[in-house]
Amino acid sequence: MVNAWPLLALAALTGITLFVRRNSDITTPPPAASKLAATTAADPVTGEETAVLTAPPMVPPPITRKHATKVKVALEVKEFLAPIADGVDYTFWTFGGSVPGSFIRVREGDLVEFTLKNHPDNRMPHNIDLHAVTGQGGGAAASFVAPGHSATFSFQCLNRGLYVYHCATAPVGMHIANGMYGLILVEPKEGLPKVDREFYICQGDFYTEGAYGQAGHQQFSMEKAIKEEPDYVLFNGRVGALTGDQAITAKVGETVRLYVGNGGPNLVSSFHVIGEIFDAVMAEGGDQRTNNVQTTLIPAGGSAIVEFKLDVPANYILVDHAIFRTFNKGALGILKVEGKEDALVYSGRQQEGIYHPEGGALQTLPRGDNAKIAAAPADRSKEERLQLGKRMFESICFACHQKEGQGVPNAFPPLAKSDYLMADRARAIRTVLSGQQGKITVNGVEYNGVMPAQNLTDDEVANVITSVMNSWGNQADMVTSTEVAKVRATLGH
Ligand code: HEC
Ligand SMILES: [Cu+2]
Repeated sequence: MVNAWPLLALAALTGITLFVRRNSDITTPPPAASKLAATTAADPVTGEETAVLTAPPMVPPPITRKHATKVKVALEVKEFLAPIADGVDYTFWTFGGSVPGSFIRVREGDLVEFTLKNHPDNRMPHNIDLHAVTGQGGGAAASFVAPGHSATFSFQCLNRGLYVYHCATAPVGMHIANGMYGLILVEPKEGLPKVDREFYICQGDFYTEGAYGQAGHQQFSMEKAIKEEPDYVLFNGRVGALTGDQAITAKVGETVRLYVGNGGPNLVSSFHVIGEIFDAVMAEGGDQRTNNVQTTLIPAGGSAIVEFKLDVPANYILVDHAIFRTFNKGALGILKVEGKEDALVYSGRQQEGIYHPEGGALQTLPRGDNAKIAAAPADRSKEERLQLGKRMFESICFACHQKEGQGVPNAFPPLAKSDYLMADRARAIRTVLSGQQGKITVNGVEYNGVMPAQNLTDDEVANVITSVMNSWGNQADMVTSTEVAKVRATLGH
């Protein structure tokens, strides 16, 4: 049976009277005279076929037939628990068992007979609003089904383009946030230019009770969703859906086409591929081909088709260029391209050398109170060094080592309770004076990053090292300028 509340909610939402349809209720309406008249008259709907549906990142094969036909599409809604990240489970609601849902490929002028099936084990009623549909709610009311039911409606593909579909059952935002979106491509009559590979990618934002990466089963957070503060921003519904063994692949010399959608529910995507330029973009999934684009904006509930030829091998990185989403919320995918290098197109690093600036020392930026203290007394108290050192930490070091010295996993080692820092004062001083690169192990975890040399006076180094060696649970004697000077003397600069 259908619960009354979602029906009422949907009725309120769409302002229409609802009834539940059964398959037997459906009779295929004849395609009415329409703005497509020119197309349909010349191109009548003949024959019948069943659509090939694919899970991301795959795309069904191009349509080769030269006429419009009746296409049967059957999509099953499935609710299930699956990882959203390693060690983090989330209850996804899906069209066809994947996020995004199955890719649907039809042709301009086709008559689509669409059946939505709601698996009996599901908990919620669902429906579908396809942006490719001309008609009430994009099919939402006609397709509304309780668990264990199915509904069928039909529509004609009047407009070609790449369209988002999504669930529109109240609360709509929640159904979308749980993964209920996908793409339907209405191919132009004449087809799209031939390419070597096509892939299907959708961005979506996710809202969990726990913070990004917090282990266990995470519930949907309505509060964060309303505030539009996602914990995850993902391609294809999972951190790592398109990296490692799951990366999409191609070869040098091939042309790739990406069908990119944005399910939202809230964020727009600044879609970009690091190391490539889009030779062509069909912005917003429409007709207009624009050439030579770096980043294309994809609205929530919108799409884009991007194409590019691969000239050199690389791991091209798919990102949302609102870049914290990529490095802190999961919006990162890889297109792995193998083949012959071309040093003319891209040389790689050709040489490395020491750089002696010609113009002498730079005027460094004022560093808090330190700049005001002309003569740096060698006999500062520990209190003084702690205070000045803390300010310096907060103006320089915190950008990488973070406010509480906690560091950033896989990037910047912690200073708080760092065994590496506390084990060797001279080494800590050297690290700040000369910088540090190559593998080091801090508290049992390996880091392999680059810390730039800090252009500081002996007094300033004494202050900041005294401060970090006496903060966040660290404890040590004061570091003096004399001590720093001694270390500096061993470095030859
Ligand atoms: C641009 C980022 C960056 C800044 C700014 C920076 N560091 Fe580092 N720091 C690093 C990285 C990266 C490493 C690890 C290098 C490696 O892997 O070899 C590191 C390592 C260290 C280490 C040794 C490892 C540990 O965790 O104990 C110390 C000590 C340290 N930094 C202190 C400082 C101090 C003090 C400042 C400010 C004066 C500072 N760093 C500013 C990036 C930075
Ligand atoms: Cu739904």
